[in-house]
Amino acid sequence: MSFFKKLKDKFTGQDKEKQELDKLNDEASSGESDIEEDTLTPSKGEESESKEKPKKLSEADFDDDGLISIEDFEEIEAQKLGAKFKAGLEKSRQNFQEQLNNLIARYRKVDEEFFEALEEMLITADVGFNTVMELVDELRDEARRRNIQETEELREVIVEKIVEIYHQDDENSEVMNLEDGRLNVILMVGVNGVGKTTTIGKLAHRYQAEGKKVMLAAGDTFRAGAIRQLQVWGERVGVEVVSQSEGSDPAAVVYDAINAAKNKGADILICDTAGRLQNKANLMNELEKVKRVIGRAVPDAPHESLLCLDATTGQNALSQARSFKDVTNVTGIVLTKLDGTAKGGIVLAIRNELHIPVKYVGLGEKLDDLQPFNPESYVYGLFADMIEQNVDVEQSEEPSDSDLENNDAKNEGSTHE
Ligand SMILES: Nc1nc2c(ncn2[C@@H]2O[C@H](COP(=O)(O)OP(=O)(O)OP(=O)(O)O)[C@@H](O)[C@H]2O)c(=O)[nH]1
Ligand SMILES: [Mg+2]
Repeated sequence: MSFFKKLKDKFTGQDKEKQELDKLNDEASSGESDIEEDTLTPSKGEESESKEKPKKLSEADFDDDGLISIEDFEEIEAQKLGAKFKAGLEKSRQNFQEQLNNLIARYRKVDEEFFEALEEMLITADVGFNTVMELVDELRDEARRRNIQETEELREVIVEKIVEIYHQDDENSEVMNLEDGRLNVILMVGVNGVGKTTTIGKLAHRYQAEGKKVMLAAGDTFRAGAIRQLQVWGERVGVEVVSQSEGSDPAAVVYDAINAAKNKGADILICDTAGRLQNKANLMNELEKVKRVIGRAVPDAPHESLLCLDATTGQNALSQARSFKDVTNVTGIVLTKLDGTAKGGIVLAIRNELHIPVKYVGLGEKLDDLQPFNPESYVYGLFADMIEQNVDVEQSEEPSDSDLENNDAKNEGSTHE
């Protein structure tokens, strides 16, 4: 199966349904099923609906005990995720697709000029110099190996390579280090205004919906507004916030919060911190102190130190990450405001140039707009229309049953002549 088709099947579900129908049809024609053929073919209306919206549940999706099957649940979740990434990456998608289409139209033949233009396009989209060089070198090799002459044929290879290049270090790097049966401590760091507090609210909502007991620590004591902001999130989501007054020692707030979380049997404690500029040594020292306090109170904690970066700041986000990485052990990135940029390539630059996994991405301002990062959902969001169009064209070029019948008829006709 082609890579585009695999992505389309996964995130729109349309073809999975078709596969199931084909399977049932096969069974029906081989006599293994007694389902009438008429009931196996969706009407035109149903087909176009499943293309646009995540699969709707019908009675047949529920088992005898009234529970939805794991396969159906996973299918629906994948479709929801696909829809979220597609919506959140709309600006980047318009940019990426338009540029790639222009490039393919302008340079029809695969040659050095095409690769140079592609390099330039990817660098402008914030993919990062080293990553672009690596990606385009691999494309050159692949084109040579497979003797690809037309740029059109490289379309799919480019998208596939983006996923490969992301995965090369470690397939499971996006997974959060959270375990049942212990207090998990997450520390949120980053410069001013990148979205730390908002992300904490969204994370609390997500973990609570998964059945975890979540608590928050108002470690940004720098301004009174910051404490209040976290409290408002706590009220909105329905989780407890441990705080002290403005100007208190953040390490003392976090220490209190850990004790409270232990006493109340919390599963996850998320600690907010003040937005600090990476070049302010005293603020960085304060952060180190907070980490020491956490580490002494809970073995191996903080289990995650998440660095929040604002995707709209482009290459500046990379230099922020480098500075934070130098002074504190960052275990993952939350890349916020991806919905606000047309240069979504920054995800790849962060991953490849810093070797820090992107764990979550912010795709909007709503509570459920923070999504776990995954390279396949990401490339689907970046190229969804192109992927869908290509698969549709591919399918329309495949001979249909009626074409085959017509051909048979023609062939029969010709033998009579
Ligand atoms: N569009 C969009 N806006 C976001 C996203 N994440 C955060 N924001 C907005 O970014 C702004 C700043 O968010 P905060 O959470 O206050 O940022 P902060 O890092 O805590 O800021 P300081 O506490 O001042 O350092 C708010 O207006 C958020 O709504 C996102 O993924 N998409
Ligand atoms: Mg804040």
